[in-house]
Amino acid sequence: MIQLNTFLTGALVCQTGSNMATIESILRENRIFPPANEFVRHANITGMKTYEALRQEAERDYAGFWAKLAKQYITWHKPFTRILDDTNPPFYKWFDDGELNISWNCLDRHLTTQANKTAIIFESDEGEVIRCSYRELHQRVCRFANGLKALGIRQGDRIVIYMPMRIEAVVAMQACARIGVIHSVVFGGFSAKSVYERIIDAGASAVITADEQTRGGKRHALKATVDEALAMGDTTSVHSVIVFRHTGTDIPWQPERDRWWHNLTASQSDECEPIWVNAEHPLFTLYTSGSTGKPKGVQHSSAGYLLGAIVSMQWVFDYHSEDIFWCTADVGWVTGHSYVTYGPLAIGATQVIFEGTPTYPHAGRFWEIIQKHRVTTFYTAPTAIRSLIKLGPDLPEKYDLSSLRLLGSVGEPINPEAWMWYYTVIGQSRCPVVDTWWQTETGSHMIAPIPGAIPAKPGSCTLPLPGIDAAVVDETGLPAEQGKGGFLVIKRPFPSMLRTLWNDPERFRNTYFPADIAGGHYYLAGDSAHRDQDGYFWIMGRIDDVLNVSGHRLGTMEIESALVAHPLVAEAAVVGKPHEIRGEVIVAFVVLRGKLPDDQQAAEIAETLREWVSSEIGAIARPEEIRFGENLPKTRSGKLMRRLLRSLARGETITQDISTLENPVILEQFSQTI
Ligand code: 6R9
Repeated sequence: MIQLNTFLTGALVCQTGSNMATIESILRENRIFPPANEFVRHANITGMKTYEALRQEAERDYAGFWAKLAKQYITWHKPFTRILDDTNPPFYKWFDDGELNISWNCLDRHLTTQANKTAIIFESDEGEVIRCSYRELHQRVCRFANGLKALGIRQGDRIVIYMPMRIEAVVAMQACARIGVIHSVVFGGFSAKSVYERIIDAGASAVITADEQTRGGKRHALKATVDEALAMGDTTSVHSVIVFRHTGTDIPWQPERDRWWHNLTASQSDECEPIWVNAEHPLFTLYTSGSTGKPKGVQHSSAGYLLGAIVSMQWVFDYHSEDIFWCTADVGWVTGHSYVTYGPLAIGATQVIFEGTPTYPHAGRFWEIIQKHRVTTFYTAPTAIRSLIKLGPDLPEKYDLSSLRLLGSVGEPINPEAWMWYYTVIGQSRCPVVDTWWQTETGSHMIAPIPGAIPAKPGSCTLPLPGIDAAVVDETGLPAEQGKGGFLVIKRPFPSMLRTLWNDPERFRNTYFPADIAGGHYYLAGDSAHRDQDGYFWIMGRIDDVLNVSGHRLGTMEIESALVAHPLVAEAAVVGKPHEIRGEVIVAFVVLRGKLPDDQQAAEIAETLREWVSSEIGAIARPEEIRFGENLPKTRSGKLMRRLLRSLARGETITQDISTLENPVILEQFSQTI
């Protein structure tokens, strides 16, 4: 196991390294933005006193607090009598004698009250708009779920979903939930190899995909990638591939295995009796990067996960029935699970789903969508905000953004400057900005302002939600001093937390509940943070070898494994380098087999390796820079000197002790950017 000391050193490096610009400006950051009166007047939760009262209620009777919310927000088929089972830590269970169905909670329960309400306003890449009511969505989910059953798919089976960002992706996920099938969505930008690895790890019995996806005017193959993935090894567990016809392009077809979505659903009934599952029944697994080469299959429960999604819709997004909610995340990420597929539907909201990119066919696309659909609540990532800032304030000014009442940010720290732009230019100083800290593993928001109650500070995700016992601690688990960096932990189990890692309970325990910290009782988030004099949390960055490129998590080890799998490469190390728009970009240090290449060869090989990494993992993992040297900098004991590589990547003066370097000339070699 990685020593916690190493973790902390990593955190400090972050503080003085990758996040330096952010941290410095954060330290100077003392602006406070209390919620505007107009917002508070209509907010679900108003004032710090109410927030404090909720926190104290959770403090007094922790289990009772969550049980009350679970009864209030979830419709149970069989009510639970047990709340938290903590007899086998860290394998916690919540509400575990209750029964429910997630799809029933997201769809059927709205049919008596608001069947004709629009559930989804879909806008395609090319601008076509499709509206789908709760009744229609229910019918589509039922028909598709019946289709899955007709293929022999049963409760507990796993299905990989590799779909474009369209209504069908939501239908596929909801249909799985309806019949107790565990879905595992793979982001459409991931490679065949990633699809293959997830199919194998999950032991999937089917894959749901489309012929192609369209984004930013470009088409990308999906079905062909699935075919490639299925040919990579023993994938005999997969008996069916269901294909949604999207662009209509010609695709290869294996008649005994492949099924058209439209044929499968054509003669199915509009009704499908949900399978009532136990509260702890796995709803989905979602693979995310960690500090080793193998992505982790984060496994979520049904009831606890749903509760987190609903409660945060209510508290953090201050949900009102007339809202038009728009979360720009793809369903391939956890944000798209909790704030596209599950949260908004469970609470009965109308939401926008957008297939395309922020700047196609023109740079005002996001603002145009907000204007066109009268979006009230807009949730996106800092990387998107930063790229839109670059285009200037006159662009959003051309659109009518007066429908907006709340703005959200997720995925990475938002630098105060970007926060201010979002607040003043997009929110016109009227809309609170909720900077939401959470993770694939936590399922829903953990630290985020309740917008009618908590004054915001640009760059801080503010305070934990009631019932979330977050803290910053040192290596022993004791609270870190105010202003001092430490490990971000959550001290008590909470309903929406991951239950385990698929097929790997030991890795679950070791990664998230390391014995060194408080005897293994705290959930270790993998981020460093500090708290200010008001108790506000400031996230400083990852403490493990996880990079955050455009708000997406990527493990350095994953990229390194991909690089060394190329026949030209002997050894590789990857670090992050700060980037104005994307947060971080990837710099790879590569030792080739054979001689050091000359400049022209180097440029060609670098391009080959970039393509290789794209095809091994996906385009988001493509290294920005590749540098070549005769060997990697290591300590005497053979440990890679990552800090040194980080300094080299940033072009900083080297202050580290390099006396142990056998071959100092590599510093010169690795300083050259290709
Ligand atoms: C939801 C999501 C999780 C990691 C997390 C942290 C970073 C997410 C953040 C943030 C600062 C925020 N992160 N939200 N850092 N402020 N508001 O992004 O999940 O893809 O699992 O990433 O992202 O480092 O540990 P996931």
